[in-house]
Amino acid sequence: MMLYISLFSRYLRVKLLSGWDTVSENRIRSMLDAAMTAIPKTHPRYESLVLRERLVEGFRQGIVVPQGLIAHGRGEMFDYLLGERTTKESRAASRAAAALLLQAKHPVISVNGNVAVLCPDDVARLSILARARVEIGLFHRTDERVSKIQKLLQEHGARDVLGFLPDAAIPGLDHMRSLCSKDGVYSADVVLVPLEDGDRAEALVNMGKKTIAVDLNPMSRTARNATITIVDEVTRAMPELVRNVEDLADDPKAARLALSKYDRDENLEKIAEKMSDNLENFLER
Ligand code: PTJ
Repeated sequence: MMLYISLFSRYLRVKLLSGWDTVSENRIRSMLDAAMTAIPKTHPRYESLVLRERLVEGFRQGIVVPQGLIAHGRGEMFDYLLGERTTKESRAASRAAAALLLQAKHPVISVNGNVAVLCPDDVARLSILARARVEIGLFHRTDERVSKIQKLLQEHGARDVLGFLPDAAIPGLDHMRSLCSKDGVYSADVVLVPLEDGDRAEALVNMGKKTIAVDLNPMSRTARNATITIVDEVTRAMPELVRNVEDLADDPKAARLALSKYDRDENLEKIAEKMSDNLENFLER
């Protein structure tokens, strides 16, 4: 009898323990998942971590490509050197860019996966204020991604988004990234290219277009080839651009002045100096 009781209690213990193990494992897993996404507001890098989460979520939804996560990491590194703030130089570039958009006859905003996830509201707002067409232009193009991005942008207020049925190609590019729309990028006089690949940016310049780049890397080919380069994090740069378009819309004199004062190479040089000074100061601390 004693033997039966002892065997039964051992069996119960094993069952209870294994049951408890499963429950606690699941709880720990869900706590870990929650901890991954619930970023404490007190974290000194809160904003940067929130951007990462948005991109990761965009990746899970099939909007951002894995390469987009890597590209963002590269951008973060330059932003760190920049001091994670909008500089005087990027404000000046942004004002000049706003002026160029307002002067344009046929401005187009080119949107990729990262930009769609990071600033859909600003893309929509800017397109309305600057009377610019929005076109989805992907480096890693699939119809599925284009239609997801189109839906996302429309949900945020963008109208007549182009890109799903491309009917033209950017000369000099031998890849799906050359695809574009006749009514959009192909016939545009000014193209805003936030986070653009260097080859595509160069090909647009070779087509005789004026381009506005948003790129945290002041040394990138995109940054060095664009007519105007805003070296700033795209979620800071886009609302700043929206504000400048609003501000300059009724002030053509101020717009002309902003454009005439802007010198791309000088602007990029000052930003590179700022980054290098910041690095020296970090190291001296
Ligand atoms: O969505 P797809 O398929 O069109 O692909 C988009 C990426 C970004 C993957 C594609 O365009 C690409 O490969 O871009 P690159 O050549 O890596 O260039 C991206 C540039 O943007 C780099 O110079 C980065 O430093 C910069 N960058 C990355 N994140 C940001 C940024 N600049 C401003 N704000 C950011 N958040």
